Amino acid sequence: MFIRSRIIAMVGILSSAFISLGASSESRELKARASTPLPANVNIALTGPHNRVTTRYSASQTSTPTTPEGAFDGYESYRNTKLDENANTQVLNGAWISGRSTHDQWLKVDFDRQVKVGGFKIFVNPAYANFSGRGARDIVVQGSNDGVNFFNLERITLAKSAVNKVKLSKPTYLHSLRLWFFNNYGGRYLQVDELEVYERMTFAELEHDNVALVGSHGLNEFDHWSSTDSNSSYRAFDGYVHPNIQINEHAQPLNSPVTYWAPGSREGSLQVDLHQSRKVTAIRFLVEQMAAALGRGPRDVTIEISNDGEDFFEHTSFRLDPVADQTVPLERTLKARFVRIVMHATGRTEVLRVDDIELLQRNTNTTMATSSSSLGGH
Ligand SMILES: [Ca+2]
Ligand SMILES: [Ca+2]
Repeated sequence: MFIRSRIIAMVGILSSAFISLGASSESRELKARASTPLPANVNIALTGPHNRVTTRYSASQTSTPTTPEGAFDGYESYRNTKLDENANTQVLNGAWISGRSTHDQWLKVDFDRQVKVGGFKIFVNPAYANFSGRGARDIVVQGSNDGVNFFNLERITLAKSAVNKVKLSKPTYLHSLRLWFFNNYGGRYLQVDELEVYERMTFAELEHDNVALVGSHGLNEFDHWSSTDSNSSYRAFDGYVHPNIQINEHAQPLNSPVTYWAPGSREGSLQVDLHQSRKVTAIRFLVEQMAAALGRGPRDVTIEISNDGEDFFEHTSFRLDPVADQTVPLERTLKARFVRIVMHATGRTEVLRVDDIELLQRNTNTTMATSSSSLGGH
């Protein structure tokens, strides 16, 4: 049997918090309509009461003091960084580490019912992924409906990266998901900090890179301005959403407890110098959940562009919904060095606030290797 395999390794964006910023209202709604498909980018394997399915976790071998459950608790190991806003308590050090061998190991999640799986994200603490080579390399994605007989879904080679995002060629219904790890990148241990499982994954998660992020693409906090003050505007591009939820893998450590920008009025504009002409295909807006519900997020948005930083031209305008996280694909790709985002708050009385904005460029670093390999049938 031939298994198509794909790898989508993203060096560009990490955003597990992204998925769940609007999740609690969604949870209530979904409880009422249990048969409704889950929205995109909701991690169905997360431990604890936010989960709509009950889960059990197991692995081939485990090094103490880690546990298989540590790979599903919503935390990155050691740094105690939340990968998922809905995360509950960190389980031990927040990771699973295999025992004696780094070859032919597996990690499994059992759901209490049949779920649809369309993709997953697998995280390793960046230091252990890059320097220690602990991340998995060649894997097979397997499913089961009786917990005994497993069928192979795809064979994949993961990148040596802190995060790999994999979208299955075909979403599959299963009771158990098992990742079989043939090997790793040479480290003494095989480590998984987090395995997030999705029914659906969106394109922005998979293929785009934020070219406006402070600390990336040669940009620093002086490359971002605003209509009111220039000291805090970079906070809308620092890769964090209040309260200190990291949404981008390449975000620099925070040096301020405030990670949003608010001009103190109902309207305002932000401007970025991208240092070179960039092609932006989508723009993502993030607002802290409560602020979004209050109508503090942007509603009417105009995008202006310039190549000299002086003469700006309107590129497009659109209206946003009062939600915590939304990505707007641009009908026409924006190509410019300077981008200005002019915004008006949603609410009539509330002042504007933006937690983070991402200017998304199709990621040229994305590895999408397609190959076929025989797994010798089921
Ligand atoms: Ca974890
Ligand atoms: Ca921010």
